[in-house]
Amino acid sequence: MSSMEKVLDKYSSKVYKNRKAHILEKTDELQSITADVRTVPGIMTNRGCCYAGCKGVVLAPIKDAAIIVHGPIGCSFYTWGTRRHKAKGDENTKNFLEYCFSTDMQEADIVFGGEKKLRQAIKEVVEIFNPATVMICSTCPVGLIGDDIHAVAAEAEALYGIKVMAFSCEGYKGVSQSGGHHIASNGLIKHVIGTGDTRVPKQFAINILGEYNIGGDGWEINRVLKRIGYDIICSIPGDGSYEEMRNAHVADLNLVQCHRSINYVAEMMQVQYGIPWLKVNFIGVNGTIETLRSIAKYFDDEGLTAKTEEVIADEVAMIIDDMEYYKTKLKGKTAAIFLGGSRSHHYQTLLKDLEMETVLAGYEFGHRDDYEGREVIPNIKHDGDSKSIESITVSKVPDKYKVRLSEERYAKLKEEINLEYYGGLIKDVEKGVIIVDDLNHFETEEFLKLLKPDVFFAGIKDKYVAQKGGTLSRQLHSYDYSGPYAGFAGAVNFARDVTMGISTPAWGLVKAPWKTEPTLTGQVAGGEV
Ligand code: CFM
Repeated sequence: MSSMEKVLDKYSSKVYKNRKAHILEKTDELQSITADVRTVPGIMTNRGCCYAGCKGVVLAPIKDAAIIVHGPIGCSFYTWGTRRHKAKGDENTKNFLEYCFSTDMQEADIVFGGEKKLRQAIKEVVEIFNPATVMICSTCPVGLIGDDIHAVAAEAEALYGIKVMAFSCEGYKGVSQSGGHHIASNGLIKHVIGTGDTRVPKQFAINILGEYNIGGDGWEINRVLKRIGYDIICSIPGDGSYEEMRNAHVADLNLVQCHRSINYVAEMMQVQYGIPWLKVNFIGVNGTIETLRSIAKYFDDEGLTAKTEEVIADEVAMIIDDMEYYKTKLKGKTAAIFLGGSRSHHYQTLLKDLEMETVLAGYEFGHRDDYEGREVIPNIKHDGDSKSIESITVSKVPDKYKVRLSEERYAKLKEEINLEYYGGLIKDVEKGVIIVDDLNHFETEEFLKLLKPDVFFAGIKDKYVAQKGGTLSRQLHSYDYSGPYAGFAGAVNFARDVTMGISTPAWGLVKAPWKTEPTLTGQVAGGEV
């Protein structure tokens, strides 16, 4: 029996049928997976909620926006600082990332309504902080009692003369984080992008989409892009600002790092402003090199191409000795990797750079296209759940639309680079790798016992279970306390951190409590259960 069959075999026939559709072992055939379906109530899932995807992921890094969480304080606290999306303010741009704004709803507000409290919170935030914009994000109880946050936002906008946006991103709406990404993306398209007229683009003007500056990743990427000579109009949203994003429509290319969270924005900007998008990956040395060459191909400029090669050669020279050293420590080590909706794919390039081997990979809430590639989008059947997320239709904005590529050039580029295409995770893993959608805690423990990876790349919810069981775990959501891991310099940081972890003998000495203590059923649990 393969490890996949062994784990599935432990389920009752009903659960077996459900979970079998979400787990596969990579073969040479074309394979399909079930994904993006609602979490089964009661299961120990690692997913976050819709609010987490909207407020916590897509909106939170916008530094000059005061984001008021309308709901109980716990929801706000949960998205405060833990993801490590970094930002720097300057004399022109405020930075509110250190703050946690909430209406702190209490029982009485649930009974009598919370709009009054929300009005007061907006008043206070405007008077005390004078932000560029105010965003309101609602959490579960607000949707249940029916506070009209959109009416309050419109009222406040007229009263204070600044943009006030409302996001109905109640946690229960839609599939985990991904529903929230969609809601946030719609809001940015409707109210922010294209509303500015203060930026004149220079040559090679780009936006970076779906890069969140976790542990400073975005800063490392920008450093390299600026060395080559790109004019970065804005980052949506890592270390980005509302003011910059308003001018995003003047760029000539959108780079898409995380396809899952931001493909909505990229596609809508293509329709509205004619900006093509390019799927990129700045994780891993070879991933970064390939990405830089693809961007250069898009602009098709001799000077830019030469400069790209010069910068690549120089950056590689700076890290090659370190990477070679760490490769001697990491070569042949095995990894399981389970993250949200894109990193499990992006990190494949970095693991390959270090000659590490993936044994299991999966997404919490990726859609089928994130696994199988965008070619399956026309065949995706959405369950009832996705329908609760508004899908907006946009059209050409005549005075801001610009043709960037001739039809002929577009067709040629489509053949050469990942222009408006994403191939997904499955194509880039080796035969035999287990792919698991929405891995739950039971499966995590079982697969770790069977596959015995040297390291489990995951998040805060899975890390400690793994480590108490004797498997090293590194967080690839927040990078624990480290980073950046992107680009050239980041690859060395990653290799160093993994080497440190793998060289620590502690994990071999850990005796999990459940291996020695009787369980409730009186059995002594262990690897043999
Ligand atoms: Fe995109 Fe992300 Fe991810 Fe994501 Fe995330 Fe994240 Fe992630 Mo945590 S936007 S899908 S909702 S790359 S917060 S920066 S690490 S689960 S794989």
